[in-house]
Amino acid sequence: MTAPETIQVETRGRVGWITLDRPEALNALNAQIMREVVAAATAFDADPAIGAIVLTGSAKAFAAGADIKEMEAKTSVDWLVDDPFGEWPRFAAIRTPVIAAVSGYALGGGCELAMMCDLIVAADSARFGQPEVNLGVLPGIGGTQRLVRAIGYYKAADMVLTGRLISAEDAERAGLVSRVVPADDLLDEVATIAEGIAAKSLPSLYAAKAALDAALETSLAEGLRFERHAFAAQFDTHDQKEGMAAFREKRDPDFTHR
Ligand code: CO8
Repeated sequence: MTAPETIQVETRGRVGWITLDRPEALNALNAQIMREVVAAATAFDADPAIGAIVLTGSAKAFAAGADIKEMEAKTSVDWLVDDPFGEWPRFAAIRTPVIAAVSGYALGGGCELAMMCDLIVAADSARFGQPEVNLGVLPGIGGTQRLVRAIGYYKAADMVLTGRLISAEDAERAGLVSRVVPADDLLDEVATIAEGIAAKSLPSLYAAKAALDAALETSLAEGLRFERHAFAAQFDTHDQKEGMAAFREKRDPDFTHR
């Protein structure tokens, strides 16, 4: 595999870090960055030595949207036949918990990419928006769907139909952001959260993420059935026996991730 050119990839302990790195375009999401992010995330997801993934950008921009210059000349047939952003659903489908560490702009596809992650931790400087209507288009990789589920119809419609940007604080109040932290502390705070998640038992993390996903995809009855089966399945893992023994023996668990 050739080395990525638009992202930086690093492993720190059990955490895989992916840093968007197109500073000249405020990390605008072109086809290459999509391929490289999806390849890096998929490789981390296939590695049981990784228990959490962090996706981040720069201080100025998580990502300022899909790459407008790359999109401008496309026709509807190009979108339908070539499906140039067709790999993003693979990123949303990975099993490992993903934390978006957002500083600066998370706009359009950047906001949509953050919403494909499980936690969104924002610097107090972050700005979120779906400004596609300013360009004569609309969100195309989940902005009308995940945003409604995240913050409800009326808040989502306010962002999607006006194109206005909202602050990290407003995004947290609306339920789009998990936590807001001082900008200077963002990466340290996210590292601490990611290390904490990655130290848990991997089978329980995979199952918990799948059950959370089911809450967005299915009816309550279906989701509850899924959760009950997923819960029962954990009782065949070493880590369930170890976790409960450790509680009883008043010590830290020694998870094997099996
Ligand atoms: N695409 C391409 N280049 C970009 C983008 C972008 N989204 N955003 C910024 N850039 C470039 C600028 O063109 C500029 O390059 P240059 O110096 O060569 O002119 C450089 O990054 C720096 O940007 P600015 O000079 O504009 O920086 P400012 O600090 O003045 O402004 C803003 C920052 C407010 C973020 C401004 O850059 C901006 O408004 N950017 C566009 C935001 C936007 O509209 N995003 C939505 C894009 S559409 C989208 O995401 C649709 C996704 C769905 C795809 C569906 C597929 C199926």
